[in-house]
Amino acid sequence: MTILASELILNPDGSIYHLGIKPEDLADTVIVVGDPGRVPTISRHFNKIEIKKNKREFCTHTGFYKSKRITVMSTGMGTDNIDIAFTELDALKNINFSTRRIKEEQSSLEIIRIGTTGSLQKNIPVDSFVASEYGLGLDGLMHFYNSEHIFEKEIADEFVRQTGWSTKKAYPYVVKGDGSLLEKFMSPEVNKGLTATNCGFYGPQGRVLRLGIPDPDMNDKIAAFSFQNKVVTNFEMETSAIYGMSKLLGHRALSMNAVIANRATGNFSSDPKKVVANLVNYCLEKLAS
Ligand code: R1P
Repeated sequence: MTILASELILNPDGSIYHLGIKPEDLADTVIVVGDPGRVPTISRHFNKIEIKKNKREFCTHTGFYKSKRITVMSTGMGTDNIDIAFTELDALKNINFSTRRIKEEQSSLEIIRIGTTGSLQKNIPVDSFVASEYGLGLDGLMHFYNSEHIFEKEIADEFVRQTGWSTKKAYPYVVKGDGSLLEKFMSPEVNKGLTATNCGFYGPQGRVLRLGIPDPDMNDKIAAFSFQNKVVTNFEMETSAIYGMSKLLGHRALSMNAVIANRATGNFSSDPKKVVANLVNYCLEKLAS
């Protein structure tokens, strides 16, 4: 079936609508970050940069780290951007732009998120790392796709029960990250975790400046939740969607988090750039190994 021009939108130069890159610009290994400013701090480690492109919040550099071809791309903040970024990354790989048809042979990307996060547990301090074994989606994005079969329903149902999650909010969903990438990226210095993702930074993550929230104890309830020795380790804004979209589309994804805030103690890192730089070095070495 041919995909219509209104559904798969291509720019006059043949690049895909929002990302502004062409199929040949994309490596099979992709590092995604929220902040466009983080892209050059990663690609500066490359020994050769082939392309640098920018469109909206999507800044893309492709090059080589040691002998590995890697694309590093910013997505901006939030699961709504992940919907766009991951659909278009997959289209670049698995749809023939000339015929507008899905390729007969599907291929898979290896995707690492390098992002910042707030820990929800006192014993996961600022300046540490969390590798997300699971993404816990409070954002609702994956309910817009046929995705029930990829959900870890038992964990989500128990989360709803233990926290008394409001029915006015999207039903939580849980998706597992890629097991082989998790194994490769784990080490004694990395905490393995269940990462909660929500659709905003303030109210949706229980932060109160001037606006009240309906459940001021929400973060305490999330932090107290436990299921088969798993607790919610941290809060951020992309992991659940990265895991959901990747799993549905057949890509392998892992979310690596630099803890810059501890929401349980109220601490914030004295040098957040340093912990992110440390995580970038850690991930590049793991990717190249
Ligand atoms: C909020 O400050 C942003 O930081 C975190 C959140 O997920 C959100 O995108 O990740 P990044 O540092 O990758 O943007």
